Amino acid sequence: MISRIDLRGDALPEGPALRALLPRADFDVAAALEKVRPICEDVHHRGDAALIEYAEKFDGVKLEQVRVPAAALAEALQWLDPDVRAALEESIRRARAVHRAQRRAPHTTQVVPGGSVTEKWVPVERVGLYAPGGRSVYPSSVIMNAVPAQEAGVASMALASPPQADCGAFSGLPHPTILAACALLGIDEVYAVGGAQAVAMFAYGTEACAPANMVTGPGNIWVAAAKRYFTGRIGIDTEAGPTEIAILADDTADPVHVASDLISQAEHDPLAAAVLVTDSAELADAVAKELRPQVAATKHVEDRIAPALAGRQSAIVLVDGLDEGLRVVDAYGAEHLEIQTRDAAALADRVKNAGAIFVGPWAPVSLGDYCAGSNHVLPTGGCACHSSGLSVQSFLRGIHIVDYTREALADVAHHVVTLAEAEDLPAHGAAVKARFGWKVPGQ
Ligand code: HSO
Ligand code: ZN
Repeated sequence: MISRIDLRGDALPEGPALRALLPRADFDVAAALEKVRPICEDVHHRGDAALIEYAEKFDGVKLEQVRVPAAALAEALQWLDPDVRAALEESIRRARAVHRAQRRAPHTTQVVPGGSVTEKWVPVERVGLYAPGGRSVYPSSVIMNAVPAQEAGVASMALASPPQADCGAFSGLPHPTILAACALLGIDEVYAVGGAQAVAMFAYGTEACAPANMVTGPGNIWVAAAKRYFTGRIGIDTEAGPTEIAILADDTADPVHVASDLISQAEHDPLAAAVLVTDSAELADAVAKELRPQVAATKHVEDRIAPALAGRQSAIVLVDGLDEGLRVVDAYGAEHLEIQTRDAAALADRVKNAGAIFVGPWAPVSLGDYCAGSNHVLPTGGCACHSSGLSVQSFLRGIHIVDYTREALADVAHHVVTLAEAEDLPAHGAAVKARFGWKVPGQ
């Protein structure tokens, strides 16, 4: 069901060579780009009429308008199961506590007497948030995107999610749990638009929807491709590929827990990755054995879990020791990394590449998905080697305010002129010289 990669014996190769030995899903966003380009440009030229046509073509729903009426949001909240409401509220409370602590204050550096640089943090003005509505309906992801934006001080936020064809009284609208999550978060601008066309709606704006400066939120490959199409024109969070869990475990780990945690993320997608890295052959055997009955008992076994575990992106990797295991998980750079070993906290401290780290036996990834307070929008596909998960910082821009007196500029003027000449940009130097009556060409 799950393949094995045996890296014991020989010394592990370095960096990219080690990474090449490790499993990873094929997620070809570049190939999808060509398909989304005409859709995005159609939305640009025909606005809401194009969105309404795509809702019929892709979602099987005839829309009269793309904006969800306020009454539908209120109704969804009334319809919401009280236990789900309590869980969403607790998730929001914890996420808010963690993200509020990420707010940034301006900072002034007095570089020289009379010369200072202040860095001020300004929220992005308007954000478009995408919530998928096909195989996945994740109100938890609405929370994980909206809360950091709200804590950053984003003034205007809208959400788009595909209209549902078969959802009783809510047919023709986004999924009611998504609508209810919006109501709990105070998001009142919601659109029944899905896929690449939703990203285009936010990027270009339409009659119904004002353009946004940034689009965040998970989605399928079309949403990822549309985000790539608009990169440079608008801000994005990440291209969000299939979910990944890596577990670094030794012989103290409980194979039942390890197996259930691997399965938990395989549940997202047939391309989801589940990777166990261990120095214990006994644990490897026990987990492989334990996977069988647990997988068989899951709901999404055929369409997602079995193909995800059997896919080339998942494996049990055997290593000589935990030092080698650390090198493997660092080379892999997992979206989620669990450490189930002796001294798990000390090992977590040594990890350099991971979207989020879950320490010890009582911090499964599912906790982080919903209720740890941490963010679950995390870098996938090895992007943890250079990027971090969604946070308040993602929605802020740091702006430098440069404030120098005449004397402070005079003091450094000769260095500016020298560097300008070294770069063959004499007009740069002239802009300083002119202020002090130095000879400037043409004067
Ligand atoms: N594990 C997913 C997030 C999620 N899980 C949403 C359940 N719902 C990516 O971090
Ligand atoms: Zn998950």
